[in-house]
Amino acid sequence: MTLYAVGDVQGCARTFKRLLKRISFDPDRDRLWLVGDLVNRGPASRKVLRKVIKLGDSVTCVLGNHDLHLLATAAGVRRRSRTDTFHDILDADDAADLIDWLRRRPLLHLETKQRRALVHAGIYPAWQPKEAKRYAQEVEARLSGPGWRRSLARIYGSTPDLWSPKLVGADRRRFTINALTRMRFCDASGRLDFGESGPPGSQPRRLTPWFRMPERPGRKWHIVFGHWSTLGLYRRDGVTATDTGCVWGGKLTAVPLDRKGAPIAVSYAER
Ligand SMILES: [Mn+2]
Repeated sequence: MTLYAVGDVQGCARTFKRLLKRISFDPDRDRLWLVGDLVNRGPASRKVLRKVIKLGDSVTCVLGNHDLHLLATAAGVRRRSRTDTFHDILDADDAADLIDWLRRRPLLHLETKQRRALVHAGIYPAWQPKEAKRYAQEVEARLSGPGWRRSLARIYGSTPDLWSPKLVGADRRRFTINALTRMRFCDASGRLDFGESGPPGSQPRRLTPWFRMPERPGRKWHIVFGHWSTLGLYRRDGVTATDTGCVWGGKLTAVPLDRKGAPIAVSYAER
């Protein structure tokens, strides 16, 4: 049995299939951690979603910003933008089933015994992972419940961008979503930055990658994430970053998590 972490698939169904074949993935024996952003930008979001659903309990998948954007579009609270490529899901006969499956995925998955976490962008540096899970659950409860459409209308916006224990309600949920699914850099006060998306070193000096912020309590955990294609495969500072830019013509990468072994990557293989 091997547990693999796989980076952002983003509708690249052929590349995903090729990667599973390359690692000889067996859903009866192996497990897969998917960092989210299963859909959008790539050519075959529906195929990816159906394939992942078919893999059943062997897969743990968290929600990414593109997945949330699909949910909000399906809910009618966001308009399709010209760059969105998930129309195949919205137009499918089984669209409702696909959307219902997706909105029941968590924002954060913890394996407490192994001190291992799966999240799309990262765990806010000032949070203990268990604290982060409590905040994530406030969002997850709404997304998986009957009022999910309405709840999505209030998640958009980049404020508040600074954490305070005094944040409550929709403000706290919006901050949680932004931290868990959009974060890359923070300033010294812990303010989230949404402008920079380049690799570490390309940012203004006042900003720091979230995982290098000082006194980060989550450092005692192994945090697996994606979202940051210009960071690429990165395995230091207590984290494993897995987005190797498949949808931009890069690679899709699987990293074995519970045994030693080199990451396995396949090149972009869409038509
Ligand atoms: Mn993302």
